Amino acid sequence: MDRQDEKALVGETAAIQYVKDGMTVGLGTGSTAFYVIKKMGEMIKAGMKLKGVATSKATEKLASEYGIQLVDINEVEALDIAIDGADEIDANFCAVKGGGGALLREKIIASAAKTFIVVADGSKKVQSLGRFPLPVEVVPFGYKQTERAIRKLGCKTELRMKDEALYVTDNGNYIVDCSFPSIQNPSQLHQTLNNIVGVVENGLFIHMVDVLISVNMQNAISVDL
Ligand code: ABF
Repeated sequence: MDRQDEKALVGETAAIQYVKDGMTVGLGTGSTAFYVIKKMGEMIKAGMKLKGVATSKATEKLASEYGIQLVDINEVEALDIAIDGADEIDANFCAVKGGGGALLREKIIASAAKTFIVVADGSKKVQSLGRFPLPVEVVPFGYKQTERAIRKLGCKTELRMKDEALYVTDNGNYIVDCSFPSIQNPSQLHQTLNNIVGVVENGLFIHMVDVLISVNMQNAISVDL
């Protein structure tokens, strides 16, 4: 099974198994979450009543294309579920997210959901986090100062660029991609990073994932709670 097939399998499985009539669903960003949204569009066509809260402007556009009614997150008390991808996830369900630049909204939506589901192809499961550079969202004011403070934690830092300019998130902030030799204590690093002045949020999702839908070594779907 190739990567795209894996993404489609986990995305569609999440939608079929967890999206129910009348739900308000957090809609993730990325190529795996795309398959969740596509399947939800089919469910709506078949008569299911669904609403969505998007984790990024790109996802808002995609959801509208698939006929999903979007609601503002401030209009809901909580989301029934949120389904999103990840850049890597370990055996303790700690995940690195934000490769798509939407980590802040993804984390807000994940925390607003009664159940947070990650859909990940087999390449995302790791023994320990750190292979994927950890995205950290920082405010533009004094961003170089903030980057220097992050670097003191023992990582290489790179300001994310797009079209030869600094990448700007949907929230008007910048992203520093941080390469650590390895991340042995994700929970501690998460807290340390968020205590640095100028850091808005980081891509470590600690104890937030309730369900992981992925593909195992035998190319079979695995749903881990
Ligand atoms: C998103 O899913 C981001 O957090 C993460 O970068 C991305 C993974 O993208 P893909 O599913 O395309 O691998 O939620």
